[in-house]
Amino acid sequence: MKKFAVFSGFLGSGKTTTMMALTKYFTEKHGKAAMISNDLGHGVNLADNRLAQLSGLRASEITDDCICYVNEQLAQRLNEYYDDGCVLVVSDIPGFGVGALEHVYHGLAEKFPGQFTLAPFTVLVEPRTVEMLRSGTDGDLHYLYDTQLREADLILLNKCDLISQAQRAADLGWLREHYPLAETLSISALTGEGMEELSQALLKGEASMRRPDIGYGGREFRAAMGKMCEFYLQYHAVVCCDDFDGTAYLLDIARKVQAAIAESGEEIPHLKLLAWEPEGDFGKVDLIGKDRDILVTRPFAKRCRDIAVLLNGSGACPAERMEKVVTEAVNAVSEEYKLELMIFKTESMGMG
Ligand SMILES: Nc1nc2c(ncn2[C@@H]2O[C@H](COP(=O)(O)OP(=O)(O)OP(=O)(O)O)[C@@H](O)[C@H]2O)c(=O)[nH]1
Ligand SMILES: [Mg+2]
Repeated sequence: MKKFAVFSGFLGSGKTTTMMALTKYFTEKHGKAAMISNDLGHGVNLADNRLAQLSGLRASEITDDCICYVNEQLAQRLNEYYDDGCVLVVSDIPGFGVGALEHVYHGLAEKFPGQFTLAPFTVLVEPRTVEMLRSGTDGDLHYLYDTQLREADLILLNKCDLISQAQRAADLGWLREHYPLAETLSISALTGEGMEELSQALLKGEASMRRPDIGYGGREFRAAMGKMCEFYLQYHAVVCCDDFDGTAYLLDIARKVQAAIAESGEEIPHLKLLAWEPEGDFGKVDLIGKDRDILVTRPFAKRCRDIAVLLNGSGACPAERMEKVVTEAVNAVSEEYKLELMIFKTESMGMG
């Protein structure tokens, strides 16, 4: 059996972390699995794919376009993995993306009839988003939060390590009441909780191939997408002295970006700050909102001299604003740490 599942869900909900945990778990327990990171940035080796590869997983990426619009490229990639013995392949779509149920599942079924077995269309949501949906405080991004969940055959309430059992039960109850056509599971990609249940749901379940009306391209869609932008910066840094702390450096950049975005009243749903050194040690910091704790997703194991840095993420603000805020933070913090920078690439684009 060769199964394929799309993992959707808002920025920072944990798609990449869950795909990584699942790929590892599934390969150990059930058979070869692989993951595809789908990103809109131009070029190769964006942060999610680089992270998965640094972590030693069977992983690749499709960049430049949403997999919604490159069905042929996706089909070819899937066939390569299946020819290599994979029994499960998962791919995300960009975190502000909707419409993949129609464009990817129906696209594959229509263009490649009978070739791919589609697992339940899977959507991640974190407790904080459920809380905002429940209280009606999700504002301009309501369309994206809600529509992603309406596409789901399988909803994964992720980050359950952060909430109590009572909160988990309340969130699951609310999700089941409001999105009754989906199966709902609670997991923690960080601790690995729920990976067997998720494996079984993907192995045994099937895509419903429902066609919910999600108002694709309509006013609400355009208003929400018009807020979003993508940013990408890659550079190499040479360190002046032996006691350079890569984790502290990434954290300081994230703090500066967070402070600037908080001051302007805009929002930055996810900025990934990933750096690695030639021997393979790497560190990652995640900024997942202007009023949330900055996460050290992985600290560097030791001090380093030369690092490659990749900052990649999404803002709910104009693209030029995001670019200005992040590059100013990088320049200021790099100066404090006396780093010599060689910038390879900067890119920002609005989604409107
Ligand atoms: N506590 C906790 N943190 C998690 C969990 N899953 C993911 N995270 C953290 O949440 C942050 C965002 O996770 P990602 O997997 O990068 O989120 P994503 O959905 O892929 O984000 P985009 O690529 O921007 O769409 C990272 O710092 C993760 O370590 C979880 O189960 N528990
Ligand atoms: Mg991701």
